[in-house]
Amino acid sequence: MGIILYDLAGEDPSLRFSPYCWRTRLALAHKGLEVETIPWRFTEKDVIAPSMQGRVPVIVDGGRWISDSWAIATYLELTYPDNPTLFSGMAGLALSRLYSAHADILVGTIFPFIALDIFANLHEKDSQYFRSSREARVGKPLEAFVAGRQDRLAPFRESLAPFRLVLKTQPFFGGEQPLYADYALFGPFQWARCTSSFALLEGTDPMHAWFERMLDLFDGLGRNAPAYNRA
Ligand SMILES: N[C@@H](CCC(=O)N[C@@H](CS)C(=O)NCC(=O)O)C(=O)O
Repeated sequence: MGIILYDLAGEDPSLRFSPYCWRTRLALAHKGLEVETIPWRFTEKDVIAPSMQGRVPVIVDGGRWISDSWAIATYLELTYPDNPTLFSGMAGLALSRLYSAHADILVGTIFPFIALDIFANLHEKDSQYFRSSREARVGKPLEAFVAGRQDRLAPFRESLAPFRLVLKTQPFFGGEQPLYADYALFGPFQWARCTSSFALLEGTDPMHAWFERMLDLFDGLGRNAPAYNRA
């Protein structure tokens, strides 16, 4: 049996939108590992209780439960050393931590743009939990938190300048081919793409071109994933 991935889902079970689960999806695809994804909702803590914590991604591989996207990536690299590498060696692994950390920060930076859109996509069993836990975290109603997002777009785009500089001379953060650094950064942008019509990146932005390349990987795994109802 292949690996099982508990994957955050919306009201529509095929809408998979977690920035962290997307990292894991692409890491598994890169490794060429078979995966069965199981839709999971925020409030289904009991389902992933064997992982001893309450967040996804969680994978189960031959009876072993592993949580946390970074721990999963390093587990896959060490457990399947003969499959394509996610890090290109131990130095690559060490350097990828910065990309992964930056992607974690981006989750926080992007959230004030899409928090309400995420809310609109949730299963009803998750709605109240999401609103109350997130409002407690940000200290205001989601509506007030997201208000004026258009005005916050320019500084957000400016903050991506270091990434643009890298992409001037290489198509992926991994170099000629994508590595885990790319998958880590892809997650927050795919999270926004799957839940919101709000355009974070300008069409002329090299980051936009990179994201389009990422969507095409693995036979369009990212591009073909169901997104919010665009009707
Ligand atoms: N550091 C974790 C973060 C995982 C995380 O925060 N996952 C979110 C979904 S995007 C979650 O499961 N949240 C559960 C909750 O808020 O109750 C990782 O890298 O995997």
